[in-house]
Amino acid sequence: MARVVRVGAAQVGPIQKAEGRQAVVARLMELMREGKKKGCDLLVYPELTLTTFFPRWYMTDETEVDSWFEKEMPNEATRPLFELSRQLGMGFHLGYAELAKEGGKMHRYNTAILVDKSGKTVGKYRKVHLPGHSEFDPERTHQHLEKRYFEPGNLGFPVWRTMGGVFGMCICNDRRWPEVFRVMGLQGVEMVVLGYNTPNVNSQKPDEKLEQRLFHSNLSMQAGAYQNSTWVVGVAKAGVEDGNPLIAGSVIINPDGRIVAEAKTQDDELVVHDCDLDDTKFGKKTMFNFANHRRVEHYKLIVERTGAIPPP
Ligand code: CDT
Repeated sequence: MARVVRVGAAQVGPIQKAEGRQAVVARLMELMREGKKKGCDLLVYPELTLTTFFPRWYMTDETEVDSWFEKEMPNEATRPLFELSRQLGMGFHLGYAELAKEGGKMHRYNTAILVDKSGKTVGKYRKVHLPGHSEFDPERTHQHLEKRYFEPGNLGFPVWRTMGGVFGMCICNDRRWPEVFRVMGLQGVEMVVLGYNTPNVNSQKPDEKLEQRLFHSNLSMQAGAYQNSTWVVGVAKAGVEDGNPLIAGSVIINPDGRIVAEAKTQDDELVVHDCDLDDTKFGKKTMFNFANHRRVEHYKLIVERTGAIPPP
């Protein structure tokens, strides 16, 4: 019998710096209501959904930095979204900046959560691969200061058995690293959900075209899907935020690595697809049957002979 999860990739259009969380949450709730009309089981929102992509701004005032972070989740601004999820019986994935107290100290993470159909948070992931730099870089056309504002995530790449399947999460730049998908693939993941804020412009290669940026983004996710026989739902923040354009083109990718649904606008847009989790079985039993075909001992041999890290 098929195990269909009707997924809504809830692309979010531009959020300007001055836009408050309440206005954003109202947009997210509108997408959720549309998802309900279309029969969705699960909505996937992008990375750092609640605000503009603030790591493009260089800040030195710690209080100002903290103002972009959530101290708890849900909180006053986001509670209505959790409430609506419960009322409508729809799960969701949401990215946000997390301020967490651990070991008596405050830590900042780029975080995403998975909420089930009862509005309960069942999973949390903290972004591991933080791109960009930590100090203002006059050489770049655009700043990308994730290394300044976040610590690498400390929760690994777990999967969660919920909503009838095996779900995993990663965030934006993580999608470009094959080992991220593989670690989840080794745990039998059937659907990876992820959000991204990817600028249209490569600040270190200004002549790189948008088409190439989209190609690399999709190439990474399609390979992750195919090589681990999993669904991948990649959801973009889109449009122009205070003059800074972001790639759109949110995608739903099947376990064969094919894009089966894609966003067409630069704005809030819901892309819906019926994802049969049983479609992951064939690849997991055949080409990517890890127990049968993976040769870990041989990888170790090569690493021992050559050293794990190539010389610069
Ligand atoms: N948000 C995020 O991780 N964006 C990166 C682009 C960084 S460019 C310095 C990405 O991999 O899409």
